Amino acid sequence: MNYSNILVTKLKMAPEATENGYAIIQLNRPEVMNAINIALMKELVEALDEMEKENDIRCVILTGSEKAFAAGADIKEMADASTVEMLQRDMFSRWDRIRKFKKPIIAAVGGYALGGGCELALTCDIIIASESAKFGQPEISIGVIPGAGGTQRLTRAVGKYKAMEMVLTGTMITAEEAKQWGLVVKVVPNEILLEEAKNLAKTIASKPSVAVQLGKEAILKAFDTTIESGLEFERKNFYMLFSTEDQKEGMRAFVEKRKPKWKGK
Ligand code: DAK
Repeated sequence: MNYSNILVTKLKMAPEATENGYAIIQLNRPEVMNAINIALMKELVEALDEMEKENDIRCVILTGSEKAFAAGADIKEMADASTVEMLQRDMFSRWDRIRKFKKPIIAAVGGYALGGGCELALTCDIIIASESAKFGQPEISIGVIPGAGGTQRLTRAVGKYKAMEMVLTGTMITAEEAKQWGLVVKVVPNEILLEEAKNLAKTIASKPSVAVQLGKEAILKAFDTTIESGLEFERKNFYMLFSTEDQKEGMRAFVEKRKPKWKGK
């Protein structure tokens, strides 16, 4: 597939290998700080659609440049749109597709993650950031509010009061603040951001993939259900794993004091 707004690198897992098994998607509109336009979003979804089907890709890293992960949706593309035009663009279905991607996505954020850029990072499953990263929801300063989940996911991540401050003032927070607030799991020097993301991706890719998928699914369930039905959901996924060869292999390998050999089934 030829893309013009993203760069895709696949580090597939060779048979019997324990390394690799992940892909990197780099947003690539440097002239506009990786602003997310319709074409970029379409390519991103196409790339993910493909990766979902590839068994030897177990995890995806989403990143931008040192200056910007993404400075938001493309303002120039939206500025003159009417409500009807915005509705007809149906941008939500693409954002929803990312949310429903079954494999883990790691956001490796360098520079600005603003507006839709911050929301894109929030749609991912783990966020790591470089020391110069800045997160913010500045939509209020251009007359709107977050439109891709910012008021919901950010609020769940950092709580009502911090989300209110960010959304109503448009103030940016640093990577370190984002870490203190629980948005970011790790802050690293710029030069090693991708290396750190790769290490994380390799670790996830080296785990039994069905368990990884069901673990992600169960955690996401926590955001849209009660504790009771969430626990029920978790339990069913837990039981389901006893029908995988990897569960048998994992537990036998533990008992036999050897390394497990995963089959991904
Ligand atoms: N859109 C378009 N162009 C952008 C852009 C953006 N979001 N951000 C930056 N650029 C462009 C600038 O216009 C400039 O282009 P030229 O003037 O050179 O042609 C170039 O990138 C470099 O930017 P600056 O010259 O401004 O660079 P600085 O270092 O001075 O400042 C900055 C960097 C990131 C602080 C600044 O560019 C900035 O404030 N950018 C805008 C940030 C922002 O307001 N973001 C929120 C946008 S609204 C939805 C899904 C998503 C959304 C809505 C709905 N649905 C599913 C329905 C999301 C909405 C948004 O994100």
